[in-house]
Amino acid sequence: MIKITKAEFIISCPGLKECPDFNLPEFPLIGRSNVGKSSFINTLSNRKNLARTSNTPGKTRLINLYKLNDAVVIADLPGYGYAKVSKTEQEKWQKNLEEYILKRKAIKFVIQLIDARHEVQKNDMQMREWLEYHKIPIITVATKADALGKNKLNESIKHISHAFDTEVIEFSAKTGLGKEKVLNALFT
Ligand SMILES: Nc1nc2c(ncn2[C@@H]2O[C@H](COP(=O)(O)OP(=O)(O)OP(=O)(O)O)[C@@H](O)[C@H]2O)c(=O)[nH]1
Ligand SMILES: [Mg+2]
Repeated sequence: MIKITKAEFIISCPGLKECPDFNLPEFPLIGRSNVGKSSFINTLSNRKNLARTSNTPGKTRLINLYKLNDAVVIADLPGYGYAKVSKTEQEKWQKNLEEYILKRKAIKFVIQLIDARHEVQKNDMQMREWLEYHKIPIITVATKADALGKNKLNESIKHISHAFDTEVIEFSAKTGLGKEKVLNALFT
């Protein structure tokens, strides 16, 4: 099993051009606001507050870069679909995010996070189609698996898996479910 012995926050960048190059494989997190991106980073890195989490969606408005074991970079990207942000602001972030994903050379695959408690949303699907159109490799992670009972969780995983026609990793930042699978994907 892969053990994370070193986890660091590196930098917050407004956009691609401010992000330094590391010559390390990089994995951006994509998902709706509040899906659990920051919690995902904390759980992978065994740290409570490495990435800031909140009950106020839309808090992460910058690209935050983290390094694990001096070997892998995780990019926490601004969440999409936060209703309280103006349309203009959302579109600006969408452009920023698209530029980052298309031009950041170190990206090996993106990690699309879907909240297991909800159906796949329209903007999740739009993001998925955009990524597929651009032939960006994706792994799919269903977050907050602990919040559902066994049957509901199975149903939800089936639904996501069907919607995206792919394998889905069940994940919980609370229990650590799925952590090993994710780390294996990142470090091989
Ligand atoms: N039960 C449960 N709650 C979770 C889990 N992961 C995240 N949460 C909660 O969901 C809320 C949002 O989590 P964040 O990690 O801040 O989500 P985010 O995607 O980084 O949100 P933004 O940065 O605002 O886009 C917080 O209240 C977390 O405690 C999980 O695995 N299980
Ligand atoms: Mg966050």
